[in-house]
Amino acid sequence: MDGKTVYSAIQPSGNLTIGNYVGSIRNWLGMQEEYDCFFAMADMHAITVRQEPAELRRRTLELAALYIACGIDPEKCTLYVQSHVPQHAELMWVLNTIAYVGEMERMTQFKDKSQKHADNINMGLMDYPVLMAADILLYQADLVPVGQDQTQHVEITRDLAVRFNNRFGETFTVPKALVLKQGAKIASLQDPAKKMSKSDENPNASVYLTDDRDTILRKFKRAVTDSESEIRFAPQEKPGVSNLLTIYASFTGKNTEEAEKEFAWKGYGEFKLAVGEAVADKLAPVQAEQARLLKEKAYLGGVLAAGAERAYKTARKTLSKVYRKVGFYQGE
Ligand code: ATP
Ligand code: LTN
Repeated sequence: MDGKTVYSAIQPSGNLTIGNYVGSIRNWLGMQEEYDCFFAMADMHAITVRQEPAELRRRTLELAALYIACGIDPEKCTLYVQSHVPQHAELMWVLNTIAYVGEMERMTQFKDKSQKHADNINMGLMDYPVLMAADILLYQADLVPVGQDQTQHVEITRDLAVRFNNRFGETFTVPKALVLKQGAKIASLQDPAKKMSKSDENPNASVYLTDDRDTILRKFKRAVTDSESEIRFAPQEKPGVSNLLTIYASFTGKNTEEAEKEFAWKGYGEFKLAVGEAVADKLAPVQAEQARLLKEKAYLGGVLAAGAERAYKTARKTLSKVYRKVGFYQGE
């Protein structure tokens, strides 16, 4: 271990897609061998849009089981539920006092979600990046592996860390986003200009990690491509085909040039079937392992309790330093 700390999280706000897998979880796997890793289920972020309480509870546990089923080892990493560690909300409050309303209003995700949930533009939605900054800074993380859409939030986290350090003295590590070149933005299968998202209303646009083989093959068969017949990696000219090549490469451990060569003389039908099969083959054992783990409630409960306790220890240390720096009376 070279002493670096890694932090990332996913919201238990819906069915995870292969975009979430490729853009985030997949990249975490190699890191656990090398770094001190914290991976959370961001339930406090999830409630910035309306959630059905029973469903949120169920999804949180499903997400924990999924992390482990994908190969995240709870012995090597700290795996925990965000709301189990009270310091996230506490640090967020302090950071709120150095974050500006204007910079939060400019965040792309805030603008998108305000439009999508126009009847519920709550304070939490706007404060989302400050909570995310609190997550990352509490653990003094060096690296934050995320998909492309989250880089703006890591940027604001860096700004807040620098601003705090300048005002109160060296306190936080300034983190860096880690975005892989390949697969940082998997596109919707129905509209390659959009990112694949777990909250898309069109079920054919996203492949969920819980989809069975037939559903996966059907969704890829219907994937939007173009009116040509050439399989070539050219994201600008051929966004649909390029997205499928990226998915295939990501699920088979190849790069897009290798994938392109493999399909150079094939037709779209055969190509789409091969992509679907690669995804289904990879997901089947993950789904089986997740189902098995979900029956082991006591084991999962134990993992999350141990994770929360570990996270708490680090978080408490950072928060008490922050409280001292800002001048909160903590006894003589
Ligand atoms: P929602 O649609 O509800 O906003 P989401 O699908 O964007 O959710 P998040 O919980 O916001 O999912 O993201 C979890 C992680 O997955 C983040 O690191 C994010 O960058 C990554 N991610 C999400 N969608 C994609 C995608 N299409 N391609 C690559 N990475 C993605
Ligand atoms: N906003 C992130 C989830 C998230 C996160 C974090 C990611 C919450 N806290 C801290 C990295 C670091 C998202 O994936 N939408």
